Amino acid sequence: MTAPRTFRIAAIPADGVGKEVVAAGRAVLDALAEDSAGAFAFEWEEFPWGCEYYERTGKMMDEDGLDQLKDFDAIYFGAVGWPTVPDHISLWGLRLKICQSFDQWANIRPVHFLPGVTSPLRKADDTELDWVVVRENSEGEYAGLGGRNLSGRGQGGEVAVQTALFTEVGCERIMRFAFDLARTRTRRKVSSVTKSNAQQYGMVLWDDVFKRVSADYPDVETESVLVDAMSAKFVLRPEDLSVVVASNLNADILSDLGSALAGSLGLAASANLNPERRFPSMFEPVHGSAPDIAGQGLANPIGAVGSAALMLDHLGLPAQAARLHRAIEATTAAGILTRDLGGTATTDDVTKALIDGLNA
Ligand code: GGG
Repeated sequence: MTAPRTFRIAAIPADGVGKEVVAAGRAVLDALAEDSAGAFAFEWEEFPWGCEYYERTGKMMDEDGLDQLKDFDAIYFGAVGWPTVPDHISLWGLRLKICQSFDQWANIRPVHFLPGVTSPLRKADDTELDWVVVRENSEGEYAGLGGRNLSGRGQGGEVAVQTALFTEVGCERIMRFAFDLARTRTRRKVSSVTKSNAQQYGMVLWDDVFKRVSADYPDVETESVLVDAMSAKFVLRPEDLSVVVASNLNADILSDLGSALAGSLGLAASANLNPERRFPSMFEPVHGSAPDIAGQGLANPIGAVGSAALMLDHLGLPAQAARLHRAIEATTAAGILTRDLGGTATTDDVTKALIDGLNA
């Protein structure tokens, strides 16, 4: 018998419902490991970072936090943000700090339609809709370049600049990632999204690189679509989508639209990948900390559990990832739905149903 593999996972629940959905995801993963007849196990270490930590210490994470994280097999993240801390401080102090420092340049956000979930898009319950947003996660509009008070005129006359950075290397690697992903899917198609008619430098570079890279993938269909037209396409012709690759900001907006169309932001999973595996990758639901429902047991844990499935794939456990997907489908098909999906189930009810569904 081969020795069991123990995966060391850093859990960072952070803020609001992040705490509830990470606890749910951990319970499901632990149940999966318990059921593996000793084939694999998870060793968790939980980090108390986030907005409460900031209020106590003036920092969103420890000064040497990246050093503490760097040798884990993966990071399992909840959500960042709380009304008492400005959003740009909490986001840059934790989530973006980890993504950018660990060069997690590919953010994968599947848009997955589930049985038993009412969607404004689905024409009949059996309509197959399924696409993936690939978000450039290291530069673009999130390069952090710019400044405030450039005019020196103070309040009323202030001038601020926010610069988007596009590099040929950054564009090329995310596009190759998208094309390679498209080759694993039934529909081999990549849709590239920009606003290159109005943003004539960085996004025209993006278009040029897309044309050059696509020549290496003659077996993959391509299209270049402006972000406004792509938003309409998400609603009107979603069956025409397979892999959608876009810059940091555009992909963030489109993936929220996609998950809302699939029924709820609470369903959306994501992986922030360092494909070279020099640093740990990070897995988190797309949703934020939802202060309005935090601490009430109402949060939908499916986005977090879907993110755990992406983590299992990354850890080399695809059959276990498939079990999680089946458990999610069995749970929604049975009508065990949280409030965001029109149901009355609590976070705990859904978590229990997911655990029961592991052998579905
Ligand atoms: N779990 C995702 C999360 O916490 N998101 C918070 C947020 O505001 N993100 C903005 C962004 O990543 O662009």
